[in-house]
Amino acid sequence: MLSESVSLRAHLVRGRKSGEACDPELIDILLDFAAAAKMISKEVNRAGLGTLTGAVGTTNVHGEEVQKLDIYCNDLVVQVLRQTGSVCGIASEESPGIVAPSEAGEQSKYVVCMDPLDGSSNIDVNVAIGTIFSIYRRKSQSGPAREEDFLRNGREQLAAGYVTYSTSTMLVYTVGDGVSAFTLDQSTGQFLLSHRDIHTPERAKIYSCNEGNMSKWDEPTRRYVESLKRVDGKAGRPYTSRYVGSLVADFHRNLLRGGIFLYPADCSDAAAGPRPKLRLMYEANPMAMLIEQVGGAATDGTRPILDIQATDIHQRVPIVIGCCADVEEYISLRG
Ligand code: FDP
Repeated sequence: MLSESVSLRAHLVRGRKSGEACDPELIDILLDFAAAAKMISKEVNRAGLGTLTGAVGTTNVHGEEVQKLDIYCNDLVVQVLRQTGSVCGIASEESPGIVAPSEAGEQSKYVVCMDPLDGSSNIDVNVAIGTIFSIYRRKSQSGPAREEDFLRNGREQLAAGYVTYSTSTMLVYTVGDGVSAFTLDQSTGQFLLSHRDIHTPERAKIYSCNEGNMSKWDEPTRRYVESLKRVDGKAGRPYTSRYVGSLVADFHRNLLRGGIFLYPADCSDAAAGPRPKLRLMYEANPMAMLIEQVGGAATDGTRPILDIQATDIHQRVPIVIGCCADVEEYISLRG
């Protein structure tokens, strides 16, 4: 923890250099997410007491049960972004199509992709959850954003980040020149710099995956995870298993401590082909940008996540992400 009190706003403004990544309008979007996160944090903290726990009774575009807090967070972030007019379109996990901007937003240069509340299945049991976001410069000239503004590869992201609502609320972001984290001081309502210029270890002995799914994975992935559990003094094994089941929480721990996170495709139905779970545009891409910034790597098993050309705003990908040496070992084991 740093002792100096540098607010997110001051850090963003101070760190402004020449170039697009530090455009004041881009800073405004990051501050919009910070503002929304403060409100979400309040609701999450009193979720057990309020009326926002439990399911709505509908499913989202992915066929998953929608929680009341999912809707609350989605509506809240959309409202903030529309009110400030900082983006010309939003792709959200909770909306099948592109969310239209406000009139002011039609002139904005930016689009965002987001998962307003990641880890929904952990809401009602008081386990860490988060908000994930990713920002691109639009391709179209003006008016509401179109599909082409979103269907890009992850290397085109200008900024990415997440907020984790846990023992503390923390906002972690990058604009492509390193990663810093800001902890919400609940007494003043400010995000203060708590982790400057984060680096992840080259290798760590932690792996995170839903091992209950192991029988559904392809053979190289099973072999890799089995290898982590064997005692091997030279390789520093066995590894420790840590899995929360909220991407933001698992990723955040691994970002700071090191580790490898895997969400492989379900390959149990040969006729259907591999079926990945996590979403490229608002889960894999932002996390991949962050991990590369801290010296780690992210792959779908054959190529870097950031090199994948998106074809659908809700497309899914297998993901293996974390320490460089661990991810490389996984890739080489696939042959
Ligand atoms: P959730 O289904 O609870 O919303 O992408 C969603 C996600 O959580 C990730 O946050 C998490 O890493 C993963 O799915 C958990 O999936 P499993 O429950 O299948 O392990």
